[in-house]
Amino acid sequence: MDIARKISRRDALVRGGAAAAGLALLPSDLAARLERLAPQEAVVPWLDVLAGGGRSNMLDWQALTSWVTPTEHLFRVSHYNQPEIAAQAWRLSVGGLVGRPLTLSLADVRARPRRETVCTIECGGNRGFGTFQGAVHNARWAGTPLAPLLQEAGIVEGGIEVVFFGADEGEEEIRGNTVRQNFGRSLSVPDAMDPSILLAYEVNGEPLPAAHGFPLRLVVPGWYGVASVKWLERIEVQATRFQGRFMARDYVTLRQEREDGVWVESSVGRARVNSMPARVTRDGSRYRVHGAAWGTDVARVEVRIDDGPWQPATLGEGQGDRITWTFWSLDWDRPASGEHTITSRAVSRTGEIQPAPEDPLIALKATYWESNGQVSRRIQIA
Ligand SMILES: Nc1nc2c(c(=O)[nH]1)N[C@H]1C(S)=C(S)[C@@H](COP(=O)(O)O)O[C@H]1N2
Ligand SMILES: [Mo]
Repeated sequence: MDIARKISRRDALVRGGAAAAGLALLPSDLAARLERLAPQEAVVPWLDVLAGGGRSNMLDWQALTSWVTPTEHLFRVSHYNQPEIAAQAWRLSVGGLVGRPLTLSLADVRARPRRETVCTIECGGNRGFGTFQGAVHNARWAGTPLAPLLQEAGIVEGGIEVVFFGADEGEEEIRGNTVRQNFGRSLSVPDAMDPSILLAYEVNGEPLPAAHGFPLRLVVPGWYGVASVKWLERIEVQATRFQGRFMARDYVTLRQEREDGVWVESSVGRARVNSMPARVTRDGSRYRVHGAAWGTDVARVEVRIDDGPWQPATLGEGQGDRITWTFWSLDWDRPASGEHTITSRAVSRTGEIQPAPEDPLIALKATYWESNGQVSRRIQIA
């Protein structure tokens, strides 16, 4: 990945020089590569318009060029209010079934070992309904790992669940009782000890914006976004499974395994394998399909044009990184003029294939969460 970045930087430098020297002087393979990056390369618009595309706080697939999502294009999901927190007054408490309860200021958190992580986070509701189509981002987070903090607090015998509460709160109606609750999500103790989980105070090199959880949020790579609790204030270790709204009543997938089968309910948790054809570019008669794949450790991506065979895409930036998206592309030489359909599917390293829309995983799903079915997009070739 770093190598790829270095090469593209070098290409950019060479390109600057090449413009002055004249492209004809370059070796042919390099010239061909530069041609692909040339300014005459144009985006061919999709025929089907994705609702929500182009909204400032959603990913606009057709404009996707940056592997790290710029902060202004990070989607936002908040179920309650957006708390405005004064950094000085804010504290994080770690309590419940721990030997040494802790209270940390923001300065205390920042004084702990710093780590940066680029990871892809997708809302579990992404693509679940019409206007909600770009709820995925790949940002660079900075913070301190969660696991050592839990180790310092010392989870005691009987503690099985780590619950993370945000400062935002709402009214919930539970069996005739109206109660005020903070946003809460939990992880089992083994899941919470995953060394990749961060308590993040920065995104893309800046302090967290208020909408994204200032001053501190959880970042749980490899899980749907709902696990990454914003405006984090309280971590509580408890002896029972946490059954709050966003764990057990909402963000619950309801589906059947087969027609007339039993109904299965499961909490939205680990991310599922996913991909998306983002855009098609054209350079003369040469077309290229570009996209992204994410959700699991992506081993390969295949693309199907119309009813043709699945063709292997070339993996690019992010390839081999378990927690980030992988950019991919497919050369599409001299397509026939007329309308075409482009479908992509990602395959995980463990062999999990992104399901087709008619796969029972998608077709027999009653709720809109975890809509990771293959996407087909339509395009007109002149
Ligand atoms: N405290 C709190 N944390 C939260 C939420 C929330 O409503 N309150 N929404 C969750 C959901 S459903 C998602 S998809 C992600 C979105 O993170 P973002 O808004 O920074 O993109 O935050 C999660 N963390
Ligand atoms: Mo979400």
